[in-house]
Amino acid sequence: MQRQGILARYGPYFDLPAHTRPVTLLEGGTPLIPLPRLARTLGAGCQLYVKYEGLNPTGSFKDRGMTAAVSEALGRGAQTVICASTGNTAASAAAYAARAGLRAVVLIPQGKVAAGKLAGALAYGAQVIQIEGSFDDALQLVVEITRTTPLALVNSINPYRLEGQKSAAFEICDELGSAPDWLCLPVGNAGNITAYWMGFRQYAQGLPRLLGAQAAGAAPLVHGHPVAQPETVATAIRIGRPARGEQALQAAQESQGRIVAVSDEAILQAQRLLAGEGLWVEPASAAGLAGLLAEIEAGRLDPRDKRIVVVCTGHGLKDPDIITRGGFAPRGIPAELDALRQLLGE
Ligand code: AN7
Repeated sequence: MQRQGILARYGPYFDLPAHTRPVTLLEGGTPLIPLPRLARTLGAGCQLYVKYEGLNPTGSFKDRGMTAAVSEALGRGAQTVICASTGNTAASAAAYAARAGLRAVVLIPQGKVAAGKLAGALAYGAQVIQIEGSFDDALQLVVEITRTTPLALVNSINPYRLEGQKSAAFEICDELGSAPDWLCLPVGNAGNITAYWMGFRQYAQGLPRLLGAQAAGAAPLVHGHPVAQPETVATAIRIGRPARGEQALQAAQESQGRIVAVSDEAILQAQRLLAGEGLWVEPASAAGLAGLLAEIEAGRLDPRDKRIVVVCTGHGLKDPDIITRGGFAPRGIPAELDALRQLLGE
């Protein structure tokens, strides 16, 4: 099949200004992978799928929104795009800016961005600035500087980001023939859950119930108030004041779903479970599955005869350190057959 970017594939569904000039890396069209073995352990008749967003051009779902936001910024005559980021937005903004011939400036929380994301942003040639503070501090700076300068803000406060991110909902409906019963996904700055809900409503192929998952140490939407010092192993969603928080809560409520908190341990366990199915995702990406398993375990979600889609938002390669630090170090032996035989017990 010919690859198409999301703007070409779903153009009429996006509310983008006429001046938009498409900038694409042929994002979207990611696989919806069935997990029959895991589904059987959840309940009779359960169909479980992963929407594997790590297969986008820069390794995360952010590319869907970035193609739209950078296309609009380019058409408007912007010369520089700027964002705050826990990492994936930074890499995506950097790549699409490079593609468009624009300058990218990205602000990241110092020491809290996974290696693959930081390296990505640098590789694509962005100006990377580390803030002595959190993502929330960085976003505030970006909002303030874009009030008085022509820098184009490409965080999900930018409505065109959400337009592009709706495309994942369209793809799921196209592939399944209708919306699933449940959609489970991580929630950080809350743009993605908001965009999915907009997308499902617009596409009118049925509505899923939304299960959003925040990390327990960064769960402002579960606690009902901002978290001053968010902390979690899932650095992508280490966010204490989500920009789209109100909309996310409304989306969850309208869908008859909810937003829950999951522990770091549960996130890492879900990451291992997915890897056991051949899908290596970054920790934040496993939060949706962690939330699903916890809700089933607590008897609050009945998976029987349900179609459930878990959105895995970013590739495992983004955060290799979490694996090697987690005690998965390889064993060393001399380069001798006997030593190998002994180790393998063969
Ligand atoms: C892998 O890159 O906020 O709730 O600055 O990288 O739409 O914020 C990343 C967020 C989930 C949460 N999974 O999505 C950023 C950033 C991964 C992510 C989220 C992020 P939103």
